Amino acid sequence: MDMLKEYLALLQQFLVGLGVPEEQGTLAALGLVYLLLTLLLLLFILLLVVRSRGRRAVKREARRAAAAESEDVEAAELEKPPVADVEAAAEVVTEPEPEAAAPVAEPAVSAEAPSEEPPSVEAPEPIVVSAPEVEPVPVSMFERLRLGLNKTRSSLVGRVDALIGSHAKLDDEFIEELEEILITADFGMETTQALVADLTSRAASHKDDGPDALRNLLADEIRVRLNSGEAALETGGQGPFVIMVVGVNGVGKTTTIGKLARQFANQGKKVVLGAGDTFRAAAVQQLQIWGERSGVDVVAHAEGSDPSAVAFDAAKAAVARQADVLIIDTAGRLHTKVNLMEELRKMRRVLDREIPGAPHETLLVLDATTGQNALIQANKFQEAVDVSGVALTKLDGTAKGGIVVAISSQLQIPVRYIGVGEGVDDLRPFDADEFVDALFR
Ligand SMILES: Nc1nc2c(ncn2[C@@H]2O[C@H](COP(=O)(O)OP(=O)(O)OP(=O)(O)O)[C@@H](O)[C@H]2O)c(=O)[nH]1
Ligand SMILES: [Mg+2]
Repeated sequence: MDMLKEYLALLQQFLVGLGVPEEQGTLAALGLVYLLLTLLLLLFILLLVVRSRGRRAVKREARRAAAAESEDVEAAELEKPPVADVEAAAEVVTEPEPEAAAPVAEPAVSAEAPSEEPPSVEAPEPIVVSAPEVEPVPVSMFERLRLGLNKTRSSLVGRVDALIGSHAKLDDEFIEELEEILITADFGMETTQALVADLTSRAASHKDDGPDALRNLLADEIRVRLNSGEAALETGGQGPFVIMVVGVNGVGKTTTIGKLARQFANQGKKVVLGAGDTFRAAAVQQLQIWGERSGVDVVAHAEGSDPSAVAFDAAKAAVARQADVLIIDTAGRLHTKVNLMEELRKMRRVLDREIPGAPHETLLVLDATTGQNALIQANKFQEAVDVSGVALTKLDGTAKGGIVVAISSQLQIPVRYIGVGEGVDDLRPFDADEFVDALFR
């Protein structure tokens, strides 16, 4: 108490020294102390608010990352807007992935401390997987596919059903509207016209069979076209089966490789990945994270190094480690003056020299949300690097799933895989019957 009085007297003297009248010195000193204490209190409250906001942001981010990784959150994912801008998509992807890996890899930590708040924004792990929202719900593979195709089903099949329901017969007006529905769903002009022509001629002999028959005929016409584009990828044979993954920027190459690596590893295959996209350091990291998750070796060089050198080392490593499958990632664009296609051709030559016949599969990744543009990309890559299969990603992000039918019937390249979400199991070997069932059943 005495000390307080002493400090107050000192402050009073100081204020008097500054020109405050002596009789008001005590009052001024008390006022100043009061002001300082109020400021300190306000500062403290501000700190608390900022901290709690930071925590909430971390929780939200963690839940989002865990949801993307979760095997069972398709419904939530389906609500996301389509990734229309390919460039933008690439920027979004690569960074969140590392965060997504950490929480899922440490379920024990979160289970032990479900209600504990992290001490600071820098240490979010303890709250990550304990979020109740990502409680896994068992969903069958077929149901996942159905969920992934929700947008296309409600737009394409929903509109077809409405059309059939409102038209008693297959007249000109019906055909016109059906054509419009198919074109809107990205079947493309060529496929739409051929399909409608075949449907009309078949429907002539089913005139009296009612609306269900028409619906079945349409499903069948789609199935026929999809069947011509279906051929599973067989990775067996002597030595490493080499898959080179190509495609423009942001279509989902690296993610597809990660999912494939996990699926092959789960089948007991030894997998090696080659980080041939040396354009960005983040691209190499992204692949390394997938490799870590699946216990798969990744051969990588520094950012900016020659992708063919990576292909060379990866091929050597795959042979030395007696791998069953080697998957090579590639850049979607190049920052140097080197032509992308020329670069890819060079990588192919290197692979062939090390493993005769390699690459055994040149898998072109196409983004379903880019619509008819995917066909143009396919033609360009086909001319340059002899594409042998297609993986069509992001079907969950578009109502225009008819692009699968366009690709299957217009390209001479089989569709190997389709992507209907961001989870590992959302990359599925393409099955025409299953696809049509998921849409029409
Ligand atoms: N919704 C959804 N997203 C997907 C699918 N496949 C890939 N993606 C997302 O697409 C984004 C781009 O994927 P990447 O694998 O980085 O694409 P990339 O072709 O390697 O891109 P670059 O390396 O920049 O050329 C990521 O956010 C992926 O999670 C899919 O089937 N559905
Ligand atoms: Mg990539």
